[in-house]
Amino acid sequence: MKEYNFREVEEKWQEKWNKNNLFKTENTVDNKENYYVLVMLPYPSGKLHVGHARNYTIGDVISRYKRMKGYNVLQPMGWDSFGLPAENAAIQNGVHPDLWTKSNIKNMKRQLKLMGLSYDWDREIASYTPEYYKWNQWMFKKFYEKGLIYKKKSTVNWCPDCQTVLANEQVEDGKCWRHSKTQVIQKDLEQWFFKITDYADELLEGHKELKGGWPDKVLAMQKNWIGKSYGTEIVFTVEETGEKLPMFTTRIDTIYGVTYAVVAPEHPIVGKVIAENDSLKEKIEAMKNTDIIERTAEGKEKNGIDTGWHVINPVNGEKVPLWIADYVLMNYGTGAVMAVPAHDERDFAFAKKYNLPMKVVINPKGQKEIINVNDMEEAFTDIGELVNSGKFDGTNSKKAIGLMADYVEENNWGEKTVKYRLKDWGISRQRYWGTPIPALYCEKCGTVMEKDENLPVNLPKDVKFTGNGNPIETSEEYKNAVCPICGGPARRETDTMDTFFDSSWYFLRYCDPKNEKAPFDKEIVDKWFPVNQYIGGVEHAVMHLLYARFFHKALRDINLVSSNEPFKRLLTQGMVLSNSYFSEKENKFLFLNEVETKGAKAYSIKTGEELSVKMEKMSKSKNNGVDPEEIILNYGADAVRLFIMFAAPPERELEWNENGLSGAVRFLNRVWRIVIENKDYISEEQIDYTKVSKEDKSLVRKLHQTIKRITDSIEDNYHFNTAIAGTMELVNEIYSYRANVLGTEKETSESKKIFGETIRDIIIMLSPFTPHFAEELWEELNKDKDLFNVSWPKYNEKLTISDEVTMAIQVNGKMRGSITIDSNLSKEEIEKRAFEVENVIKHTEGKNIVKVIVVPKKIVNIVVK
Ligand code: ANZ
Ligand code: ZN
Ligand code: ZN
Repeated sequence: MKEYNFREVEEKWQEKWNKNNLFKTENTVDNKENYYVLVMLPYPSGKLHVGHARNYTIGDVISRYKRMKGYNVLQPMGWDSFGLPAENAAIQNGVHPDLWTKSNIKNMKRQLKLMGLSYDWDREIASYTPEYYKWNQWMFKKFYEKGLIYKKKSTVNWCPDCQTVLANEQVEDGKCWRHSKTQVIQKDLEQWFFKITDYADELLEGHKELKGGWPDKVLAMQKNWIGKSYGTEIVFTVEETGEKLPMFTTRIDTIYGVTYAVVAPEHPIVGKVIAENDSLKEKIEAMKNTDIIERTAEGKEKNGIDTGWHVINPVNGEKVPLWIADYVLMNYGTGAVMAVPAHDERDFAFAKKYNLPMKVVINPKGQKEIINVNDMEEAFTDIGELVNSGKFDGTNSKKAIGLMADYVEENNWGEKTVKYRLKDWGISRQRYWGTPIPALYCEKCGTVMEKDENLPVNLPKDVKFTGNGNPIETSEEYKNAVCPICGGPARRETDTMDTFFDSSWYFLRYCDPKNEKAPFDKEIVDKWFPVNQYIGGVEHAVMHLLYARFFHKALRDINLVSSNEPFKRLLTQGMVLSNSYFSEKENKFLFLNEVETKGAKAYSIKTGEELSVKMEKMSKSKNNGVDPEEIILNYGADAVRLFIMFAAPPERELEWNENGLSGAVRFLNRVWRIVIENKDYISEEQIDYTKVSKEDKSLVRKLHQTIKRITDSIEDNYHFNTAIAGTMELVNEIYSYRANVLGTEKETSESKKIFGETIRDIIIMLSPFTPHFAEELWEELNKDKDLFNVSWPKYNEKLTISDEVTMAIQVNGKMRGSITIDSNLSKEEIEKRAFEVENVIKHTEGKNIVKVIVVPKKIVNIVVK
């Protein structure tokens, strides 16, 4: 028998696919609906990791399945190839980022091909190429002309390790997203910004369109990130100067409880305070210089400075002290807060520290006595009934928010407003390896954009990578340019774009990747958009996925696309976990090849020490990562793909284990054997269902049930694990059919046909998961049509239904037993079978049968005397 040699099989088919350019996709195909499957494009770090392998297998299985379902499927691949690691490699090893990136792409592309992924490589793109980034610059100009991109001086997040600015989305707990130990600091810089805040409402509104197609948790994260809050801006008056001081509050119901007010140290009024009282200057400066992130960290002690001034509450005319405090941020609301210590945690802590008064204005519902402020250990933040609040006493505090906001507006004390947590997207980076921003500064003309015909503005080659500052600054030729307007000397912008700019539209370029006149053709893009299924990691929930949605809407508004949303459905794949092995003796994590496992226990091969075992996320620091290429060499790409898809549903965590991989190999061998060994038993002819036996019928039923189950599990959020489990059961079934029916007296004229059809469908249904394996077996069966073009099997609902029924048997109204029979039996046959039941025999023996009533599929009623 021909053995299953996965290496030969995989090489053979990959070569064939390559040669025939099998996965090339046309933008339209007659009578086929388009279906766009998109996976998040990788950063070319040099090697694929298991997370990639999982992501891309999911995408490939979906693509192959949809093709068999008759769609014209687009599945492209590309490289998110600008960014810091390339530049750091240049600093460390002296290789130019360009070379480093090229060779990494080459290696990773080779690895992707080893996995048998069905990409249309003709559409490959890479963001570091001038052909691509030219369009970044072109769009940048368009957005600038529209006023969506602008420059301003602002306090920015700065990572001392990256030596560049970070967007808010790239700061996690005060640390850099790439340097988990590096504290991000604040710096004042001139920066380019993208007005994502203009679209805040539409980004929220769009959730309606995405609901059901996107995971709820991702929508919730975006909603939270956008942070829309309704409130009131109420204007207090500074007693000492008569100046108006608007304050943003979401809790206007607490207006009668204001006992002091606070402004941020950056607030414009602070300058006037200092002018009046110079002794405060030093303290205020010190406060400004503490880190914003640290300043606002939860649980952090709050610091304040008394200005000596007062403000007047417009609602009740009360005069309260004005403070400066570090917990108030200048870039939120108005930078001034009405403080209500009895009902707000931060204000409470602050008032306690500085001995400021408190006033209760909300009391627990139904409680007669008003809370005594001296008894309070924390702020009362629940909903309750208003007290000490004039005509609003007794009102439910939640209801009072609306009523009192109206009251404030009626009296012209302020107005209702909406605030967002979302800030404009800072896109300037002071690094080399990114898209040059096409701006210039001319002494005569000011800030101007490079002419379209001069795009792309190429990255300069004559730069030095020293590790200090922005390498582009070292190119004099680049910096000293010509003004596109007046022809005089101009300084070229040396900032490059955040790489999230590149990844905000790459999926559009795939539709029309070679276009030299435009980033893409609108008509072509409209054929493919919105993307039917996007697949990637949940870590991109508020960065890439929010930017891309915004970018798409902005492109729509300059008439480059027609759709509102780029991605109709999103699948966020779960993490891949594996066992980490820690040695107490050596005080380190051992590598997998230094470990011997016995059941659930693990030992160091070197010392025999029992190790502590923990299932956790694969990571370098835990030495528990596996290299996909190595695994593919040992087990084959098909087995790896099968294991990844079988071990967990795509959105859940996947626990890596070698036993599971061996299991996948064993299963494939099992399928291989039954096909190869029984080739002669396979017939292609049409089955005549009137000529089948009980055993034939049972296999046919199992086949149709399995097709239904697999199709349903795939359609229902891609539950591939259940689909594979279904195939495994069917394989068991066909083994017993082979043993019990074929070649025995039970074999009918139809048996070979039924066996053949089942095998054929098993191969087809395995093919999205294990494409090389399936192709090889398909060829063994001498099928004339390419497996790639075969349709997904259809099930016949009628054939899935078991036609056996269970009928109860009564004798003189008493239940005496039951029979399970073929529902098509005649009444006479049913009667005959009923009288074969032992208990029925017992109760009818020797008696006179008066009558037998047969209610088909339900009951046999026997009356005796
Ligand atoms: C009075 C009040 C009473 C408040 C109360 C809260 C509770 P969200 O919901 O996140 O939008 N605030 C306003 N501007 C601020 C700033 N620049 N820096 C720090 N805090 C600021 O938060 C709005 C609330 O945060 C506002 O409502 C204000 O405090 C505070 F029982 O006003 B509140
Ligand atoms: Zn960093
Ligand atoms: Zn000029």
